Amino acid sequence: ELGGRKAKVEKMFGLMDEFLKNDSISLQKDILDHVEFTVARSRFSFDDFEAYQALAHSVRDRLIERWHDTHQYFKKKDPKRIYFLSLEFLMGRSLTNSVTNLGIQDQYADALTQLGFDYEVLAEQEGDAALGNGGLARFAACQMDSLATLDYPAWGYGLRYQYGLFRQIIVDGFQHEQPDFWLNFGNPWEIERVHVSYPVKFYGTVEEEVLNGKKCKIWIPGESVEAVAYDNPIPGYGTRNAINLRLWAAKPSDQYDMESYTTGDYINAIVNRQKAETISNVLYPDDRSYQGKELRLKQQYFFVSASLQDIMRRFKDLHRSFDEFPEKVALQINDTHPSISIAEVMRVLVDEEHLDWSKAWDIACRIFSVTIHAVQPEGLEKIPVDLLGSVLPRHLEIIYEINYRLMEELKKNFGQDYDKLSRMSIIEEGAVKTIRMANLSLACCHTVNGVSRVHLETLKTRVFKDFYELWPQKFQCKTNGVTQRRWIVVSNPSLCSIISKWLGTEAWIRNVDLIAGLREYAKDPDLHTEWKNMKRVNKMRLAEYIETLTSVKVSLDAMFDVQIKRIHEYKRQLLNMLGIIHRYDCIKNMDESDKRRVVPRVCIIGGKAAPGYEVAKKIIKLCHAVADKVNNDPDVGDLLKVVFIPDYNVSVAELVIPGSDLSQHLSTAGHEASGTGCMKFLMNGCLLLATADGSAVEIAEEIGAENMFLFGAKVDEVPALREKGTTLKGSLQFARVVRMVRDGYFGFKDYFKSLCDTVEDGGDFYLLGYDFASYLEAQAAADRTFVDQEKWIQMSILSTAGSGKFSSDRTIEEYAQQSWGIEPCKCPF
Ligand code: GLS
Repeated sequence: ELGGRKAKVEKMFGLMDEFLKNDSISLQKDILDHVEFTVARSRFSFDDFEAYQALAHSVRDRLIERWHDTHQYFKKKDPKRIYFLSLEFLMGRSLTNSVTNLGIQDQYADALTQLGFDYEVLAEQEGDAALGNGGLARFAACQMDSLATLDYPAWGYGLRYQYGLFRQIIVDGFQHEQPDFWLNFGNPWEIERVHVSYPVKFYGTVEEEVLNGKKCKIWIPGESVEAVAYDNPIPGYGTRNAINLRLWAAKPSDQYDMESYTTGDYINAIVNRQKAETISNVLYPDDRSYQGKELRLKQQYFFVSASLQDIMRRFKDLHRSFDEFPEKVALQINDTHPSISIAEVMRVLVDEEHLDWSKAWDIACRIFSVTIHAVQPEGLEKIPVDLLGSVLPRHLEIIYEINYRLMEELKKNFGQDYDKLSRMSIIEEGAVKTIRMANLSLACCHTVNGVSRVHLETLKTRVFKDFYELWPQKFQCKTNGVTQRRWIVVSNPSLCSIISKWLGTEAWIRNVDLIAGLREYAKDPDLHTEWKNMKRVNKMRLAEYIETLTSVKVSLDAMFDVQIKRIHEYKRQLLNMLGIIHRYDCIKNMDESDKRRVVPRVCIIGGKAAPGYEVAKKIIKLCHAVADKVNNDPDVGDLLKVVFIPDYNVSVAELVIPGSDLSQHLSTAGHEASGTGCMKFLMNGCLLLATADGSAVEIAEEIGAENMFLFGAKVDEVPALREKGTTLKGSLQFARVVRMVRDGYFGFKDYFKSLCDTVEDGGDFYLLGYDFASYLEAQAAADRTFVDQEKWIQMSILSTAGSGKFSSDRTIEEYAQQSWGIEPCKCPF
């Protein structure tokens, strides 16, 4: 038997080429085959989109090949694996990133030219995979790239939403949201695994049972939904490793339906089937506050339960006892969203695997680590007890038990300090009793990570002060990073060539510390010339994009000044707008000779407001109202242009960032946990105008504060400034620009009134008035420096040269060593 099988396998291998070939002719043939057999178009007639689809499929074949080999190898070596649980992944486009990481871009470009197509034009056909809101989700995507590149045995787990983050369209300057049905034309980057599916249960009751003379709890669920796996291969750069991002989609469960059919109500049975699919339908578009919605809880549990079943199945394939679980499994909880996984692990170990509570708890405490991405309490999820009790009754009991034991332990440490106990409790007593998911994570996880040094300090001294006093060793700083593969190599190829040329190696693409070698040439006139040309070409591309989108013509000699990120009061796009109004006002009051000294600016703003966030939506409208006035004012001409880029997303960022001169990061100090946009700008040599908040503080340390434009109140000054409250007045200049808005200078007087109120009349929680003068000074310093182009370019080179620390490769190494205890497992070539 065995011999026969071996012969069969050998024959099959003989029939296959060893690896897919990557020469231009083979690639052309593959693309044409996919045109004909996958896309089902004639190879004599297909358009750009069909060519993109065929191209994507031929890349996908190569990804799958590596991905199979990697998993085979992981299986053989059985290393400890990291499982990264995240409710959001903002992957953006896959084509150019995959081709770059596979190292076959030139071959593909050549193959397409031979076929009469342009690689770059085809790349533009791809839509973004926007399964996340902002920084947190894009950071998860960067981490996947680094995990693959650094050969770590990692899996990502998340949800395959049918509707990603909404599309923003602008009508008369107002934001409207449209659904992003991103799967409309299929998704060549995923592999549907119909045979990898697990039932996920909800509702029902908990009953007691006696098993081997011991009382046990069993959950009798009331509903079951099937989770089906969609695998997304993530290739590393300069390695054969390709890891897996497994996203779950909800499908109706047959098991559940059988009962409905027997009642004879056929139509309702079908309708109920469809309801199951709604679980993975839509991404929640608010990145900060969650209002205890049932669907959101179901989404969280759905992906957590399926992922854990998958992880345990893989573990059990090779191991008998859960004693070994912590040696083989590390689970990373990305923000509080997947925290229910702690209760789920306890349920499986205690109820299904029949481990003692204390043994199960010991295992849970050794496998879980969490990263908190929020600063504000509203970013930490709370789930009403009633809701949890109805959707997941057994989990509620488990959380109560965890809390009971936590309270017993706390009493040993803090005696009868009930204030402290109630602050640390997982259960929050109040008008609505809730479960504090963050406290559940803190009670269990061996490591609690902050995403910048300033952020960790805030967690230690404010948000989780009590926990820090009890368990200081749990708290660690893992400053965020971004991947230089996407943010330089893919999005700024000219910069990539310059860096490689001057360093004399491409090794920095895997070992970004080498980029510091550019410092040596920061004053070299030849490098300056190349740098300037690179920037000009990127600005040209951006200018064309702006004109196509907004019909605004911009001058390439102007400073391109950019703020792109989610719209939030704390991110202070309003401060930027008031600064622009001030600039406009000054220009209007200048005579011609003064005007000649003005540094021309193109102020670019982009970002989405959560659909229910009124203030943020008013800020977007203000951008448009100001742009209308300024851009059409003949007194101003090219001295100032204001542009709002609609529907900001990852691929827009890839175009905008390389073409920017200056970027703005204006959060009120203490409010931005880290910020990762600033790191992308830094890598691309854009100068930063920023408050001393989040990762900007560490950036200043790396490149020198003199190479950026810092301003505003410091983190430790903010609370005292707020205390002063109503007596805190902004400058006269501030009062003047706010008055212009109030008086209807830009129209929409009534509409903007409440926006103005947020920064005046004793309000101004985010200290715009207080920071305004120092903001204008920083802007003036940026203008002065821009006039001295040599200085500017030198600072720009030093920014790129100092960006090494902000690679997600560094972040991942820290996680691997300090939190997860995993080793690389490199698949041999
Ligand atoms: C965020 C923070 O607001 C950002 O400061 C941070 O850079 C990011 C990644 O850690 O996480 N938290 C969040 O909910 N959305 C974010 O972008």
